[in-house]
Amino acid sequence: MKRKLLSLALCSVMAVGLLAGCGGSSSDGSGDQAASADSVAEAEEQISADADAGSGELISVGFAQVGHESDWRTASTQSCQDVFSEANGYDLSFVDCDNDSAAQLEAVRSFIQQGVQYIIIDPIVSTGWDQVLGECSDAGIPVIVIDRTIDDSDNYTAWVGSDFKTEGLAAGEWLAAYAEKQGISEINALVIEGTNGASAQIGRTDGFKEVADANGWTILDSQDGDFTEDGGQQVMESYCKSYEGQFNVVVCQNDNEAFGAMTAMDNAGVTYGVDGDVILISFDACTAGLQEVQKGTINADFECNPLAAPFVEEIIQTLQAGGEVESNEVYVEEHWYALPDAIVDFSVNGVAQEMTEVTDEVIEAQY
Ligand code: GZL
Repeated sequence: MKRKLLSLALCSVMAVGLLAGCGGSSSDGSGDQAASADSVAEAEEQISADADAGSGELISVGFAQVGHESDWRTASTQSCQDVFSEANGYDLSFVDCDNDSAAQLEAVRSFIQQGVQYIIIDPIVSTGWDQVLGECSDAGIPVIVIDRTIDDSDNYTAWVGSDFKTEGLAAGEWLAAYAEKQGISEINALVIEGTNGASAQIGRTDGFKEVADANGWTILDSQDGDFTEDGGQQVMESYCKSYEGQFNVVVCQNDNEAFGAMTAMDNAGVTYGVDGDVILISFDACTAGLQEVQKGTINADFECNPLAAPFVEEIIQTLQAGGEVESNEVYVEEHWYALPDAIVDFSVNGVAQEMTEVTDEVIEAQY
């Protein structure tokens, strides 16, 4: 926006200068050309001063979003569009990268070309970022990463998101406590992972596996369901054929995969949930996921909070005011949800965990 304004102003000043030059007084017109050059410089200074002084100019923000694969993603996108609205003083350029990493890098480069003032990235996968973050840095554009992490560069201003490994550990430690309460001594689990290479997939997988290994559980299989309902259903259909009668736990790395897995288990005659043969664990705790917990089909849901935008806005406002960003890592608050019978005591890394009972009010307030 700033660059657009500047070029518009410069064009108009140049046009005026040229017109004056045509009918000007001096013989060689140098006076007018000098005048227009001065006017251009003045315009440049004025526009720049106005924009920097926040004279009501919109702050331009480019947001390269993962895609539209899940309820969680929809909430994340909505949060950003609500916060970075024109009414709030922002000019948001939003690109849905449709789970395509190449398209996401292209989107970031297009923001650089546009000359936006800030770039927000939710990285589809955690690697392949060093080069383009260097280009953002060379262009003097602060980058704020949200949700998933970038693991091959720290060349950005800040990150706002969740601790995915803690989410995985929490699911595992909850299962250990719940299985003990239920008198279940043997765990044979099937895992439906999120998009391969996403830090959410990596963290949740590692965290749950760490607890499984510590408890001597068997993870029969762990395949990529791409964080989608179709993906969850396809993987679960395959599991129901390959592992018929062998499993008593299914871990889905987001609610949409769990919805698909439920369809597949229904079709295969496998019972799940609080009254079923299979314990079903999910992540995200979106509204629809909590409704399934309330129905007793999902035994426990481990939240991943999608509402990062307000924290990002705080960072942008700090930078706009010439301030320093206090912390380059901001963790959003998250809760672990279940019905009363599945609320058990457990700890993660020695820290006692609190669980939240799913009620109508909790569901009403969810994202
Ligand atoms: C996790 C986020 C994941 C969600 C999925 O922070 O990146 O991506 O768990 C979403 O629902 O697709």
